[in-house]
Amino acid sequence: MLHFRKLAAAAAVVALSFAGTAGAQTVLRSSDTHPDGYPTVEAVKYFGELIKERTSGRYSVEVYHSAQLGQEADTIEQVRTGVIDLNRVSMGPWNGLIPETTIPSLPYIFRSVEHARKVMNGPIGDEILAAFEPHGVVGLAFYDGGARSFYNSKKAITSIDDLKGMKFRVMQSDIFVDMVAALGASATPMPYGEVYTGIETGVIDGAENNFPSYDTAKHAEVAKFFSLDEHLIVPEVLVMSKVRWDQLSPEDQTIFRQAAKDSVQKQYELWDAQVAKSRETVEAGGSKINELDKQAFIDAMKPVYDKHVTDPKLQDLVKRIQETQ
Ligand code: GTR
Repeated sequence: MLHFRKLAAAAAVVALSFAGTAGAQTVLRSSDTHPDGYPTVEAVKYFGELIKERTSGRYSVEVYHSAQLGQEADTIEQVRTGVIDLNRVSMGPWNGLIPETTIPSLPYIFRSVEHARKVMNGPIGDEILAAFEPHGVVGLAFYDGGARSFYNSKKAITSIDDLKGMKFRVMQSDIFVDMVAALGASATPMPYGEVYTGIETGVIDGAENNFPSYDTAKHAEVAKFFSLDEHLIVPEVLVMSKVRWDQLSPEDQTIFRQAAKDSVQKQYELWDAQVAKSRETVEAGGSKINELDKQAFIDAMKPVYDKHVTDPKLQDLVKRIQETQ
């Protein structure tokens, strides 16, 4: 009898510590369209290390890179419904859902990458992050997505006239469709993962993106002309499913928010290095990069602003961004 009791007690201790460990370790699933090693992927891994350390191992993050969980539009639905816990995506695909996200997605809204970092990593950025919450996700941080320019398989773009009649892939947002139309070209929204084949088969003449995407998605292989018009500086965003967020204690929520903010500087450093490396790589691979006079491009964007910035709240946001020094 005594022996049995001892055994039962020992079993209970084992069960408790098992339950303790199992309950204590939650691995959060995070999605990213980019390959392993890309600055956004590495920044989210770093965020994961920070929360692991700060929650004494109760939470960690596994990044499913290379669109393993789907293309961005699909993963946005998954994170909103709690199928995945975290997601790092561009601001573009949120435009139809969250009006505030349209503003940092406007062409030439930022004067430079530095201007964008200042705005998005300050009070205006926090205000835009808060706008995600009624839509099933908690906005945690903005990362840098650099400046996007047009690239194509046909010719160097040196002025707006060169764009006439050409066909470019854009992210799924009306702003980008209207932006391309305002330049006299036509836009085809399609998922990122289909761009390479689209250019290769001639369904589109080209696309627009930053150097790291142009390089790592191998678009440079099929579109050799990269013209530095830098029409967009669209921030990247890290969001967490509201379903999962609501299960966190207030203390853990603070840890998560802070860790996300702390991963921003890391992403900037990785980003700057990647932009330089990717530019070198594509040039070595035979890409022709040309500068151009941006003023005519900037002037051509007036109808896009007129159409998309009609709400006084959004007009005020534009004004405050422009006033940020
Ligand atoms: C990249 C961005 C991705 C994705 C992609 C695209 O620059 O990092 O999140 O939005 O562009 O054009 O679809």
